[in-house]
Amino acid sequence: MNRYRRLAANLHGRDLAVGDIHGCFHRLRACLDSVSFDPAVDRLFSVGDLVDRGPYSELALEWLAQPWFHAVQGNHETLAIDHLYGARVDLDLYRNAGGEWFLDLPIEQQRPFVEAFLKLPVALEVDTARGPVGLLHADSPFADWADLRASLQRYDDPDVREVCQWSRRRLKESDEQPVEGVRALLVGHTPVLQVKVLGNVWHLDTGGWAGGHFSLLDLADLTLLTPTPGAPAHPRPAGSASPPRPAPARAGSD
Ligand SMILES: [Mn+2]
Repeated sequence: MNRYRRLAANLHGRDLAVGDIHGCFHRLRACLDSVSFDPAVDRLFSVGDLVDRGPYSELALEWLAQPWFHAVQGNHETLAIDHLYGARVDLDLYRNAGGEWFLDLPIEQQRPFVEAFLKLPVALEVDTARGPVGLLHADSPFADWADLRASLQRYDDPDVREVCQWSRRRLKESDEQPVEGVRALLVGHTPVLQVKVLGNVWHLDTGGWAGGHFSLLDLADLTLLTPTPGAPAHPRPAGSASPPRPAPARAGSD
């Protein structure tokens, strides 16, 4: 199993990243179309959680087979792997988290998903002209990317994997400590209303699979291509005050 993967820079097109997809490949497709994503030269990077909750989880296999699509393993991919391999999974929790489509598949149809999910690294490093960008699902257990890389290459430490795929600590604590050794670390897992940057850690899950929107980040200059102009395209620096809101036109209309 390749828990860590490094990809060379894209010399021919754009590299974009997106937060959790959760079976909403149709909405993601529309979002990619809106920025004229070109699969011949562009690449799309996913921070994991391709499946569960949304209506088209089955499409994950098709997307993962595309040469322009690269993903890390989210906790939802791990739930599927653990379930098939008989590890302890709280089935009520899994079902409530949107896993019913998978749980209800015959085992021979579960297997290709698990085989594809097992190929996904826990952490991915993508070279860009301005330095490497890291991706993982939830958070880095190390303050230095090199330590995470060394750990994942050496041994599949369950405690390391747990933080990489499940932790919400950084957002909860508004921890702005950067992860050294990468230009930016891109994560998902915890939905945010707008992309939130803490230190150099970008939280990209803006709920495109729920009532929110997909945020597409261009790795070259770390700018958001979506939401499109008119919507707030750039996250405010963490800790800054919110801009004043316009007063409601009349009482009760806010
Ligand atoms: Mn998740």
